[in-house]
Amino acid sequence: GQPVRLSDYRVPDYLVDAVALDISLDRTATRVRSTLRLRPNPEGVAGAPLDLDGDELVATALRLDGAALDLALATPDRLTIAAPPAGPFVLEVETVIDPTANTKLMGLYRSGSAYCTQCEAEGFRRITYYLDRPDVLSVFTTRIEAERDDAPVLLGNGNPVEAGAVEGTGRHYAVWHDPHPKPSYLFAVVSGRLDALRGEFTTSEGRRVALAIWVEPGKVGQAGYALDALKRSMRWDEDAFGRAYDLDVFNVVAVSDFNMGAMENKGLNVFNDKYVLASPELATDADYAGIETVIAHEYFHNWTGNRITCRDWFQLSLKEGLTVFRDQEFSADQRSRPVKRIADVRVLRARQFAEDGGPMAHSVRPDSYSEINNFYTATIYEKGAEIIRMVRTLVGPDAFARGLQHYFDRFDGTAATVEDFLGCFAEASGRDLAPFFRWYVQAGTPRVTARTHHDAATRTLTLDLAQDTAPTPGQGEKLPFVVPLRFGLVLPDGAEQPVRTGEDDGLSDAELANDTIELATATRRIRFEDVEPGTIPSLLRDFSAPVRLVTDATDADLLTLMTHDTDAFNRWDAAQTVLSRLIIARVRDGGGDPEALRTVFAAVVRTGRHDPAFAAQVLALPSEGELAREIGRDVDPDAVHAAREAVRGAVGRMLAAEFRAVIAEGAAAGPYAPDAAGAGRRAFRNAALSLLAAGDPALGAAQARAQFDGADNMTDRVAALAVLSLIPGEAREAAFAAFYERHAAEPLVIDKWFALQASIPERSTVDRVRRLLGHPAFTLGVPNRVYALLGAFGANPTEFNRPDGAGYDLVADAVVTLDGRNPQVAARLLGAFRSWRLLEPGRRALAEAALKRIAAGPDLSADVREITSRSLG
Ligand code: B3K
Ligand code: ZN
Repeated sequence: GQPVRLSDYRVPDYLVDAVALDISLDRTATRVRSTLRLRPNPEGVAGAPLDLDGDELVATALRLDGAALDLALATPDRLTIAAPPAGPFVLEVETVIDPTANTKLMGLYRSGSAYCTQCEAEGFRRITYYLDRPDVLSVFTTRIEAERDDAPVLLGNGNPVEAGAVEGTGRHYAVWHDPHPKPSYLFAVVSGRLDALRGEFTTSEGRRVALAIWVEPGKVGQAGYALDALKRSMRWDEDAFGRAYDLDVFNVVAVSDFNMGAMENKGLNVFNDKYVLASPELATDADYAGIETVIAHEYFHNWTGNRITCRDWFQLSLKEGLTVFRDQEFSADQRSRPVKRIADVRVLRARQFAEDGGPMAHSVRPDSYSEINNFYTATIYEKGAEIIRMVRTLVGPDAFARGLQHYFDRFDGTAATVEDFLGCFAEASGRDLAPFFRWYVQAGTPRVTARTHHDAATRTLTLDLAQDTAPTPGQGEKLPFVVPLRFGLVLPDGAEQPVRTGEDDGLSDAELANDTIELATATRRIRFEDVEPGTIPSLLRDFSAPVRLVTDATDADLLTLMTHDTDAFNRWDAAQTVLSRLIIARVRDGGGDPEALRTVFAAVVRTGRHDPAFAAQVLALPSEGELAREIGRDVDPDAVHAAREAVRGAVGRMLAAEFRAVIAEGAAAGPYAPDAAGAGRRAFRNAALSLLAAGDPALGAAQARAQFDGADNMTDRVAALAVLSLIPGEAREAAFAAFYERHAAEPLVIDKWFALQASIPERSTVDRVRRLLGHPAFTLGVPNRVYALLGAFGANPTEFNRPDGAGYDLVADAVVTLDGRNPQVAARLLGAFRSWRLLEPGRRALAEAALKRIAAGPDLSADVREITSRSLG
């Protein structure tokens, strides 16, 4: 349809004081009776028509203040009442919907043996006609009725108030009341045959909350970690942010058919089961970490999203950026803070920088969209979180805490904007944040360049900083951003050089106190005084701003930082930069010899003994995607892959003895526990195994097979399989077959099996994937399965980008087929094309042709149409 624009925002003309829903569940004909208490909004247009949203709805009864209305007022996507009463009135609407036929997984649908709902962003209108926009808040009471045998469990939002049998039938009902006014996107019901793992939590305010994690029958044994993560999240939100839970129950439901990760419905979070179910035999350390993060994220939404929601969908980052920031802080507190930061920045660079550098670039607060579901992006989420982290850096932790408290006090119970949010920090800090606001409205990743000049005679170090941001679609000119650069000066022996600047070109007292340079103009010169010769600036510590930093640091400088910097993030980043330079040199002219890194890498392996998680992050080389972006144009993914593998192989041979020792020691580690320390040890050992195998495939295969056979946990087993998957031959196929046989009954594990095969960097992979599309375990109906096979293939740098275009065609065919069934999933697969303009001309032409072929198809969904047209635009 037509794009929606922020500048067109108007307050609603009607308000809903209360909603009473009566939902009578049936697999193909669910009847929904909705009673809305409406009144004109005094701030809206008097006498305006009442326009309720619908989507594929069929109305079977309509009444206004008790009098029947003509059903012709309702079309599938709209219910219009031209001249409603001037005062409060009651509208009753009955619709009949078919949850079994709902393949879009928006609105009410079936998953496994359950009924469930997904309403964000615009799914409620697929259940009943409504003012389906986030700034219409109402109090919901929901009666759910179902066949007792079919659906013994009946869950709704809020607190349970009543339940019982429907006399003379096999049906029963439950009534739920949610006292907290909420927008319709937070509505949910779940019913079916489900088992619960129960727990309890007493809030700091003394409220006893009944907790339950609902799973398919037989899976309660896999819900323990999620329940534990939930309790830790509830406690942490009280300790860190003073936020206590506000209902008597908190339910989490795991379903196996879900478009995204999870959903924060009030008091009734619905999850993709991938973010709930775990046991050591079935889930990896990364899966456990993902569960902890997503459980926390959805729980934290109770305050940032639910109690305070968004005025309109342009403000999506108000809840998502802030909630990501909160879940990142939580995980940092639960695990290693520096390692968490490194992992988060890896994700940001891989996904958000790619988005910002491609055709889908958009600002954190976009000003228009066609399909809002396309805007649940790394930019809204991860860059949004970085903006909040920068606010904290700029105003300092105390003003940040006051500003946030202010936000909770002032906007509780309302639908707010990004301006409302930032205003709280301006007030708390006394700082003008207007220039900073550009981070919300300008898209693109700023590039910050730093040039240094030492003057031995005057013992000064001059630092010349400059920033520029390339144009993005629809935004040709960029104004300078306010870039907080945390920094320090590192002496050649690793000691920290005290910072002194003079009158001219100096730093402000606040900057000095915060160890932060605020770069707010296109260029800035800073002169440091009393500087020892050879001092190296360590800039952007802890990745204090989402920018691409280009420095004139030599490899020797970087190796010094890598060894000595007090900032762990920059120690890691220095290593990444050295490695990236080395690999790119190889891509360009076959040069780049890792021998120069022998000493420092041997040292990294030694530090792995006491900080294995950090060492593992260093040993994971920059990804092929990152290298491609660094190269910037005319990229040949085969050349990037070959160069990266050559460097991995050289590192593997150079440190073979060290890696073998690491592997041997790790084998003696005790029983599996999914904690950060154990995860770090496994990550280190598996990084060593991967590099060893890159250097000596025969030895690597033998070691990997031994680990594959002997592992007592999924982390080590799947890591071994990943190593084997890179070594062509019978051993690999045998391992895949054994893995399938062992785990055929566990869908989440079979997803790993599909994904690993789709990731093999060999020309035969396209055929393998086409074959797997016909595998009995494959279905286009389950999003996780689609993401496992086709999503992983789309992320396979060499095979998706095959020089003959067969990879593009495979994904394009899948997008076209899926679009008719589930447009959100189809649109997400299209993300594979996000960096097509970086490619060399041959591949670029083929990718463009594939996109055009999709775009030319009949009956495209709004989701896919928007992405193809932006990608081609
Ligand atoms: N708010 C949901 C995402 C809904 C996506 C709708 N297409 C999950 C989350 O961010 O917590
Ligand atoms: Zn969220």
